[in-house]
Amino acid sequence: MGAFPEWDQGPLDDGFEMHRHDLAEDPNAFLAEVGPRIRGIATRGDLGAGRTIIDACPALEVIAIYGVGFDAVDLDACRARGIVVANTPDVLTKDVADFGVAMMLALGRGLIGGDHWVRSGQWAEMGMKKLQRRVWGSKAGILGLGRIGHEIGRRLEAFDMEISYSARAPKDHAAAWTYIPDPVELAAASDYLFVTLAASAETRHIVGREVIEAVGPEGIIINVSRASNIDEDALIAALSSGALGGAALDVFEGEPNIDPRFFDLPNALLQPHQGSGTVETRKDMGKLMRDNLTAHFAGEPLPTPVPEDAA
Ligand code: 8YV
Repeated sequence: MGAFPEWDQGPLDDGFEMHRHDLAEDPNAFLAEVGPRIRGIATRGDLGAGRTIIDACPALEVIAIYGVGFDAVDLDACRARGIVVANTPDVLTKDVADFGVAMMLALGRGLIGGDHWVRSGQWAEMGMKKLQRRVWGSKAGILGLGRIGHEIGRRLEAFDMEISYSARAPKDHAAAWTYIPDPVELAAASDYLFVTLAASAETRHIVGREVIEAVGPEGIIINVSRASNIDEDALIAALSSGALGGAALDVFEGEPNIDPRFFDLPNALLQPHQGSGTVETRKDMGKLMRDNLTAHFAGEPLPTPVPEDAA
């Protein structure tokens, strides 16, 4: 389902008989022709494999995702057919955490605007740029304390931030942080709200108008998870009216063709879904994806299966 980088595509081509959905001129004709022979799917977190693809591949045994998110794979369809699914957890955790913190600093301290201020000559012409709010020592909320959320929290400790989090239950390894399970209450306790939830039907639009308004006019929302966790209409309305101070977003509905209203919002920092986008991590992700395929076809258990109870 790629495209994948050449260092992954090469070994895939060498190890498997590959059929490239991403290169097909007519994806439907492609599926009708090769679908019946497909036994495994290599896909990306953002592309997944929906019911149409799965139904078109009656001999399908395994789906290996190049990414930790499995929301774009129809897990119900897989379970019904006994198709096993693997993702690439852990290898990307720290990069995504770095990126979330980088977005907090970039938007919070006005780095992109500062760069423009210098390049455009405004610095020389007009002098000092508008001051920003302090980041260190402020309050951070982590909505969904999984692996990535926890790594973000560890980094924020170095900024002397007061950290709160939500999760299904309090976590022993986060004893120094405050557990606030209700998303609105968590948002109200946050200057920076990080959205780090694994997306599912249950979490869809969990960040809605109430949560957004609780973050407030001085607050910033940072999303490194999936767009579906946020109600984009409510987000755009709050960014336009000033009910929300800012949003730093690495994920969008319909990406890469995102809602054009974002382009006119100076208080939004827009990134092209690159949280895990370092050479080192992408190589690790590609290898783990191939290891899962190889293990399956060798009759071995998947190294990193998607959890059985995943929604
Ligand atoms: C990748 C991702 O950007 O891990 C995920 O769930 O969305 C990302 O790491 C994507 O899978 C690569 O296209």
